[in-house]
Amino acid sequence: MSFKYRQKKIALINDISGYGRCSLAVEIPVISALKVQCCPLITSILSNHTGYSTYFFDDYTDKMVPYIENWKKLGIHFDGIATGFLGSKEQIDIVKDFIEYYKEDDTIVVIDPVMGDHGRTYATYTKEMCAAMKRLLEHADITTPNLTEACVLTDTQYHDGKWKLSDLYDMACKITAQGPKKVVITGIIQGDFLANYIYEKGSEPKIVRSHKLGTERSGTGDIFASIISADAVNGVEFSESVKKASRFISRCIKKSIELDIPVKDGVCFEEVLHTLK
Ligand code: PXL
Repeated sequence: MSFKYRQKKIALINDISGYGRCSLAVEIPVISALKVQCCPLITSILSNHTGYSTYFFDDYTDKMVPYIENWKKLGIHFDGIATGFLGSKEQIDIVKDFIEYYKEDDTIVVIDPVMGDHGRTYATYTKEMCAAMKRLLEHADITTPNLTEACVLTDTQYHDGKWKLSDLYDMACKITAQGPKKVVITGIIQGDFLANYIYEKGSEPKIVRSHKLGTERSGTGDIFASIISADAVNGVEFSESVKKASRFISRCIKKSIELDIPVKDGVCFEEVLHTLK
């Protein structure tokens, strides 16, 4: 009997920022390169990401419900649902309802709890939204917080120093106790290395390290979560996928330094996208 390949599809719940290489503007090409169909559910439209001194922001919350209602009429099945930047508590609640409606036994939900960086939550993030994000996490199979977000999710004090493995383990266990079976805590600085702490419920934790190159750039978290999401629906083993994502981002950063891309403009992933398989 011959096996017939079935292409997978993912609902991508995220904003679209016209400039600065983040959210849907990087998710769509990266996930498409991994041969997965992208179905965007847009949360807001920005002229550029919020890291610039000025931006136009159009909240799409009110449009999301009729948009989803139409998808329901089409009877679409998703192999994956991936969520990113969410702009309000109301939006987080809409996303929760979306997942409850669309999650079937074979649907993998990846939640990137985009809430902050460098020990601080983003200006748009209220305490209420952090609490709503914790509730959303109950629906995740996989989550990809950075260190700041892992601290928020577990009520752990953030610090810039060296993180003890036992503290990372405690945070990873607390996160998996909230719902997801798999977690990768990203962006842990270990001297000249950047580490990703991987924990799958019931398994030994693993660490994937890459050389720290230059300063952190916007959109790299979105590229990371995109590779994890596409690989998850394609059946790639979790730690292999983390390795792939971390190596690809290193190549993107190296190229961005070579081409003098301003840090705020993210990474010129376009130059190395052909290496992603
Ligand atoms: O990359 C995360 C992100 C997504 N969307 C918007 C952002 C950011 C980070 O700053 O501003 C609009």
